Amino acid sequence: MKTRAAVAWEAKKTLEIEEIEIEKLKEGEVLLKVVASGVCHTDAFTLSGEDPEGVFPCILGHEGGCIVLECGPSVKNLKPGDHVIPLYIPECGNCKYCESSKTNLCQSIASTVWTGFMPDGTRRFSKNGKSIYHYMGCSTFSEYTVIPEIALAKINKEAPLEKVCLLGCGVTTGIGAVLNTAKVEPGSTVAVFGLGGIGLSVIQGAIMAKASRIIAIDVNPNKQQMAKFLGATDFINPLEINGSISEYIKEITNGGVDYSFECIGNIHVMRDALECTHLGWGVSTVIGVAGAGKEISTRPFNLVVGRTWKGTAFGGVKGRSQLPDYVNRYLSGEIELDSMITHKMPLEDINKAFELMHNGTSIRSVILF
Ligand code: NAD
Ligand code: AHE
Ligand code: ZN
Ligand code: ZN
Repeated sequence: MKTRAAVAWEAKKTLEIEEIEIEKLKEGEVLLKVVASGVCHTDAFTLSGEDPEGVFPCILGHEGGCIVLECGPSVKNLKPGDHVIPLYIPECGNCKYCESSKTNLCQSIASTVWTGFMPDGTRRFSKNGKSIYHYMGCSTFSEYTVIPEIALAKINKEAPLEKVCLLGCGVTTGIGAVLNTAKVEPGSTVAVFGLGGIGLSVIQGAIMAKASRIIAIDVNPNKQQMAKFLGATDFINPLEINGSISEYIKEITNGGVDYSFECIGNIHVMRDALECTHLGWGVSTVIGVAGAGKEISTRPFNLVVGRTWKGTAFGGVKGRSQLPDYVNRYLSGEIELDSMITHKMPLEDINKAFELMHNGTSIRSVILF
């Protein structure tokens, strides 16, 4: 069949809207109608050419809200009409990672997901005979896409797909980082570096965890309002303080915060985020994704004296078994999504979504098909 898709032909180039071919489904695969897709900074990161795993041409997008159109052979638990959220980290349910409660990083199809292929090592998208790579196993910047059943979370049909698509990455990552990865306790102090879709969701998570003080940090002063609306107690613009941001945070918190989160992808900020935590017990969680060749550093002494550096992918959430509950928590008013969606646009305007992200105007843009 044919589909309309935004194709990233090359790194650093704008996306082009094309009519492309989708091949028929293979074992365990599902054909989906994409109703909506959020645009995450990771899409921009890969398009920038910085992603060591980036391959082109590809169809980006990994924050989708979709309806099942057709199920391939051996698909067991989905049927046409089901509503699903694609998962860039699948949950096969029987690899050693799925069996462990310590991680969400199912590895059953990781080698193909992160190199642009379907689990059988082939691709379903092409244009005039030229194959196009999948992206993060999702490729939601296409009106129709193909995803394995093990990478689809079946969700409550009452949930609006144009809102809950944000649970396919940004919001779940931020909330999960606080609750699953850092495990912030009531009364804790928290610093959040970078207030995009991820950092603002960390603030939501910190409120759920009953943190007593939430310090929101961004170089864009316009992010203050939304951070405070979601529950931040303080806002700091690092460009407005003299000297080091980590020293400043230690000063105003009597020695440092209990927990910090880096939600930018900047290795220098990752260091500040670790070093602004409290001696003896501070925990800093890296969420931001940094480019090829980038490395983090700090004095080993900062770890010797009891600070911990952690990281998280998709907030530690196991997609098929745990994401449906996030959707229900949105429906019950416990998770905020609506105000995170600052822009909506048709696929034809997708390049505008990247511009709005880069110039700091949007929190999340949602593409409506
Ligand atoms: P975004 O572009 O919407 O937000 C980034 C924010 O950081 C912006 O508000 C920007 O003004 C701010 N910022 C930039 N430089 C700064 C600095 N030096 N100090 C303070 N603030 C600064 O991005 P997003 O979609 O929220 O994603 C954030 C990061 O998280 C990206 O690196 C993305 O790739 C990554 N990410 C990781 C996961 C994961 O599972 N680990 C999931 C989603 C996104
Ligand atoms: N390809 C990059 C890494 C990209 C990355 O870290 N991706 C995150 C999700 S970001 C979502 O917006 C992730 O979950 N990774 C898990 C994994 O197994 O890659 C690189 O640096 O190579
Ligand atoms: Zn993402
Ligand atoms: Zn698994």
